Amino acid sequence: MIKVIRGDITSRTTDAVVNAANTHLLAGGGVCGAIHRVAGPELEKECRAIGGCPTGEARITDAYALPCKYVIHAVAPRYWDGTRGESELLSRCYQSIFSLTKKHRIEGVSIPAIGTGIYRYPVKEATGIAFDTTLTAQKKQNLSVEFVCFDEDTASVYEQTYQRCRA
Ligand code: AR6
Repeated sequence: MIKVIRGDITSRTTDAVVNAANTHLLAGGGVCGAIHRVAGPELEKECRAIGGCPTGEARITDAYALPCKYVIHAVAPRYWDGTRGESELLSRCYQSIFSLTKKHRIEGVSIPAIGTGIYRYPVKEATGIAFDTTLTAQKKQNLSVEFVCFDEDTASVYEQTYQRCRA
């Protein structure tokens, strides 16, 4: 199942929420700042111990004070002009998320619009990659995915893509 909702990912009670992280896995701005604020300082402590994550990969931690079980920290590429392997890296980022959901037998995951904020990935292209990789993963594992959009414009792009996938 795929669902598109508008809201704050830090209040989701699915098994895992995805964080749009940086390669240092440290608290930053955007959704990352919000997740670290609500989870509490123990989250950054665990992230520091992991020691970073390359672009296009993901790492999993406990969720501490968040109402879910796990946080999956995924590092999207910074978007330049689309010629620097950005789409490949963003696809790998989603694939890494789904390898972790499979490995940890996670049945429900909430995912924000990774890469489309501070890293400036164009929302329409990023949404296409999010849906393509999700549909591929769902053929191989029992996984419900909810895309959590913070703003109305992003939610509307996700909704349109969702309707196209169902057509
Ligand atoms: N719930 C759901 N979505 C949110 C929330 C929230 N609470 N807050 C923001 N968003 P961004 P990126 C949306 O910038 O582009 C950080 O500093 C936001 O509106 O969080 O991958 C990291 O440490 C946008 O649609 O992630 C990295 O350095 C989406 O989440 C860098 O930013 C992603 O925006 C990562 O940049």
